[in-house]
Amino acid sequence: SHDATAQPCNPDLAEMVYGVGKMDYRQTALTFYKEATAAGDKIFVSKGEQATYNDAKLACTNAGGQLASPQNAEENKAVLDFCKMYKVFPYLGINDLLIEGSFRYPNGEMLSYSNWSDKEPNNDQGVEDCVEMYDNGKWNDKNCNEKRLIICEF
Ligand code: GMH
Ligand code: CA
Repeated sequence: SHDATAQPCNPDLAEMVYGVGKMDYRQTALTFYKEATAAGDKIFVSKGEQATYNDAKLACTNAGGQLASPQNAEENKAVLDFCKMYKVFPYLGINDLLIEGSFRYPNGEMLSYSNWSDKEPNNDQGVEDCVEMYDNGKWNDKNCNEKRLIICEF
């Protein structure tokens, strides 16, 4: 039986949840990730792996979810917890690959919440269409070809 007070950043639990497959991940994750779901319906999961945006996106969609795309301060904090635990900046699902300068969720909808770092997004060198989260929870637009922490939401 699980520990109901388990934090969402326990890597062993993350491994279990991430590996259970499309059919059962949601109930299993809900069982283990009380803290992360306190903000609402979302569950955030990471195995601590790093990948480019495209590979990170695939890892999440193949698992039946999508890259973490926080839509309020509580969800942003849940993502930040993983960032701090693994000491790696994550990629968010948010990007402006479709229309330069128009950052959107993976489903193409406009942002309802943002937490940009000062002077961001700046599209530095004209090649920053993805978004990373700093270890203060603030967002920076970034080249999609870096390797960043994979955090999925379900
Ligand atoms: C430039 C400067 C920095 C900023 C970075 C960052 C890269 O190098 O504007 O101040 O931190 O860009 O936006 O993604
Ligand atoms: Ca930037």
